Amino acid sequence: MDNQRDLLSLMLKIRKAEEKIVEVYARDQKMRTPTHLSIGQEAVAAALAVALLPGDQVFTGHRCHAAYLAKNGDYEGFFAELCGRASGVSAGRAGSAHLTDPSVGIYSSPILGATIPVAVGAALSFEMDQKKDIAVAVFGDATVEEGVFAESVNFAVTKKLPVLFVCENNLYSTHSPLSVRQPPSPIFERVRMNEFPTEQVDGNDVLKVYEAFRTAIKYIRYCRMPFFVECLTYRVREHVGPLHDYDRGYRTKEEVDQWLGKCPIARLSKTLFDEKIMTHTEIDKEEEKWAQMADDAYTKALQSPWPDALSMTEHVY
Ligand SMILES: Cc1ncc(C[n+]2csc(CCOP(=O)(O)OP(=O)(O)O)c2C)c(N)n1
Ligand SMILES: [Mg+2]
Repeated sequence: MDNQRDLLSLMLKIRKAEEKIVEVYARDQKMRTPTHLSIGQEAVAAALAVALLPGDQVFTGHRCHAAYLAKNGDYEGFFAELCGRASGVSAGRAGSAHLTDPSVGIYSSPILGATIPVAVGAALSFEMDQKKDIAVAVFGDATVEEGVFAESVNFAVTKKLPVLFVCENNLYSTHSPLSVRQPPSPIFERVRMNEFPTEQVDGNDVLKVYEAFRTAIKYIRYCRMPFFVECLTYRVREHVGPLHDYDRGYRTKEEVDQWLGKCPIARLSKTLFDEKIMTHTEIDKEEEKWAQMADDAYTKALQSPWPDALSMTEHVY
């Protein structure tokens, strides 16, 4: 597959940006915004971005860095936004959890489930305008517990709308495990009761996620029906913030270590090396490229002007 290098590059783009946040967040105190990191979950956003076409639109939630960066979001707008600067992607108003850039088709809001009906509405507009674009709603395992998820799925199926529902099941809602919140059957099986195609995939195997999205997107684009993909993955860092949280008592270090062993970047790197598609030197170079770009974008953000005080009420709804 030609896209393997792109998938690795996008996962590294996300990982290096978030490692920069880990490095500077507490030390510099320049990012005055809560940050929900996707370290360990990069495969979902990277696979989605490679499988979509530029006109497709993605609507996501609080854990939005990965989707934004993968869907062509730029580092400078990202770091400037996290530092509250005027050149941020949302003019310094949004911070980490509302990354929105219509020019690349990404919209985020941290109110759980809030963007799901907006995705469905966008899909309805594509139908009414007879466009071939599709809408994607990305959300976590806890967000399927919100009433608006059920309403949105029901509407999308009934009206035959081109929506890809992507559930990033990382097994937790902040500190509550899935097992105390939902029945034991898999999410994708319960959602299938709405009479549309649903599937579950290993969310840390980027090639499998990419294949699942490719199939789903082909179906959605040409059959004009929704599709649901549950990606099984894991959040390696704390729910919000840059640290590890083994000491909070809700999960063990052993559990985190087990998932670190399934790192999607390490897995794809090994495949690319084993199949002689990339050498270790090439992989290291790609990693260094993004690390350097993250350094530069953060430095530039700190030198960028704050929003003008007189513009305080602009861009705010
Ligand atoms: C309507 C609403 N209720 C509660 C919250 C507080 N909250 C923020 S993130 C979160 C957990 C979300 O879990 P999940 O959907 O699985 O996403 P994850 O954080 O695991 O990626 C909660 C309860 C919120 N933002 N919005
Ligand atoms: Mg979750």
